[in-house]
Amino acid sequence: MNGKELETLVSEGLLDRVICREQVTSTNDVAKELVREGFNGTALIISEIQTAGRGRMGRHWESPAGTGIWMSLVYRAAGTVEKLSSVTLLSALAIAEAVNQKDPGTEARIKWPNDVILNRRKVSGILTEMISDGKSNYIIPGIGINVNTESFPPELAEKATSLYLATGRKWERESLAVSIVRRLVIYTWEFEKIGELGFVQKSYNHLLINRDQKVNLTTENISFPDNPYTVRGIDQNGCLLVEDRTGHIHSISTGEVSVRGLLGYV
Ligand code: BT5
Repeated sequence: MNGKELETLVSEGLLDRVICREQVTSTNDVAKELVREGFNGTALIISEIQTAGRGRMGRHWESPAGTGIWMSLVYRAAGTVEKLSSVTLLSALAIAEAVNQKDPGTEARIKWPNDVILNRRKVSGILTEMISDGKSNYIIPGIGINVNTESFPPELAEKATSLYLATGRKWERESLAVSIVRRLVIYTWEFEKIGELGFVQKSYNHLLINRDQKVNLTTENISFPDNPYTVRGIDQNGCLLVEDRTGHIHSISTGEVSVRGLLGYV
C-alpha cells in the first residue's frame, strides 16, 4: 500500500490528511498523538503492521504484516462518549457494505456491536476511542480487517477468517480501504448533523447477522435468567432490541452485554 489511492479522499475533501506507515504500535495511538500535537481536522492513519494492536478491554488484536487493513479515522466531533458506540456501528456498516459491494457474491454480516462476520467467523473488528484536546473531543474509530491472511495462530483458527479464506481470491487492500473510509466519513457527517442513527437503521438491520434469531445474553459471564431472546434489530440510538418469550422488547446498550448464538459465537 503506498497511500496514493487513499490520497484521492483528500482531493475529494473527505480527509485533510492520510498517514501511511510501515509499522506502528496501534493506529489508534498514532491518531491520539496527532491530536496531542495540535492536529484538529480529519485524518486517516493506516499501517502495514501493528506491534500492539488492541481490541476492547485491552484484548490483543493480531495485526500481521502486509495482509490486513489496520487503520484509524480521527475527526473532531461535537458531543460526548455516548456517541462512540454509534460510530462503532457506523464503521461496521461501512465495512460490510464496502465488502459486499466489491464482490456481490460475498455476504458480510454485522454482529452487533463491533464485529463483521463472513462464513460465521470474525473477519473484522472495531475499537472506537476518544481523546480531547481541552477544547474539543476527537472520535477515533479503529478498524481491523483480515484481508489476504492465509492462516491464523491456533487460538484464532476456529473463530477468525479473512476475505481471502472466505472467498478464495486475493483482495486489493487499498481500494477496499478507500471504499470503507469514503462511506464512513459520509456517515459520520450525517450522524454529526442529526445525532441519531435513523438514517442507517434499515440498512444496518438488513445486515445484522442474528436478526430474528435466538441468542443468549450474558453480562460479566453471568447468563441472563430469561435466555434465549430473539434479536429484532437496532433502535435509533444503536441499542440492540431483543424480544423475550412473553413478547416484551428490551433495549441493550453496548458494553454491557455479550450476544451469543445458541450453537456458538454467531
Ligand atoms: C475488536 O475487539 O474486535 C476490535 C479490534 C480493532 C482492531 C483495530 S486495528 C486498527 C486499530 N488499532 C488498534 O490497535 N485496534 C484497532 P474485541 O471485540 O475485543 O475482539 C478482540 C478478540 O478478537 C481477541 O480477544 C481475539 O479473540 C480476537 N482476535 C484478535 N485478533 C484477531 C484478528 N486478526 N481477527 C479476528 N479475530 C481476532
